[in-house]
Amino acid sequence: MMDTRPPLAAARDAISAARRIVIFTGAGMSAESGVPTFRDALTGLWARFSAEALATPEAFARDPELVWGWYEWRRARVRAAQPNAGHRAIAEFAARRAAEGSGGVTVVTQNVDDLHERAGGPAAVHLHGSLFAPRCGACGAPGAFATVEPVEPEGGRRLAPPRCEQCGGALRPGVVWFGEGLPEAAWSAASQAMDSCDLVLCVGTSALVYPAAALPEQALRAGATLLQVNPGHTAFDALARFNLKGSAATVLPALLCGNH
Ligand code: BJW
Ligand code: ZN
Repeated sequence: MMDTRPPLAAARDAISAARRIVIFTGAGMSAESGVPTFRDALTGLWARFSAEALATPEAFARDPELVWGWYEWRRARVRAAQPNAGHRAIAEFAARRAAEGSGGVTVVTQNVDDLHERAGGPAAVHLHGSLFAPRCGACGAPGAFATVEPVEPEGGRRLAPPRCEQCGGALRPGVVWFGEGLPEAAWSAASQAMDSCDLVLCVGTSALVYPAAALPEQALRAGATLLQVNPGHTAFDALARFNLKGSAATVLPALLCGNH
């Protein structure tokens, strides 16, 4: 029989009926916190580059000051940003489900920011690493930033990466660049969550970057329902049972917490 309910109401019912839920997030999740998405054009010192061109081991090897400066600028932007109503809705929703015993919520994110955690939500599975965990590019030892609170000029600047205390090598950002493997523990936690969930809610990702984009498809193959929140069109449009066309900070409070 045809479902005649409004999509938001039907999506809410699907969420209530689900026992295990995975929330899979991308850069659009943090856009309303003022963190640019990955495919927004760059400005300032990096205006001639795309993010794709900077997020590679080759770019860092060719010009470490350009790439390290970009990551320090992004770390400063994230430090100054606050979780938005979407992050808060996810945190509230997960806490409510835990208190009711109505089923687990796992947050799997491609984002390298810490806004899910700062919203008070469950620790997210970070598939692409973190802006806050630099390591030595030579020996892999964890490293420390030169300044804990980076203050970067608006247009950015070139910055030499700090040196490793163990071996003197250059530190690199603790993120996953193109051509690099994803952290094994994060990948296996995400993969297990996808195999055992009833519903996966995809928020603010273009679903262009693999292997992360294959995870919701894995959940679908294991029988889960896919819901999507995104103001634009994505590769998941054809796969989602419900496509809620709107921003994370407007749709998630209504979808997860009934605030509308
Ligand atoms: C809103 C909104 C609002 C806006 N509310 N929504 C061909 C086929 C398959 C794969 C490949 C291929 N060719 C090459 C590959 C491999 C490559 C890849 O996928 N490339 C594609 C571009 C084709 N993948 C890799 O290289 C990966 N590694 C790998 O494959 O390794 C193989 C290997 C195995 C074993 C050993 C060694 C190697 C690694 C991928 C790493 C990705 N890393 C980045 C950078 C992280 C660090 C950093 O941040 O600098 O991760 S790339 C970048 O893309 C970042 C993101 O996490 C990721 C995904 O982007 P996301 O989140 O989807 O953002 P956007 O900007 O694309 O989209 C934003 C969305 O939000 C849009 O839809 C908007 O509409 C929406 N939106 N406002 C809600 N308010
Ligand atoms: Zn080292």
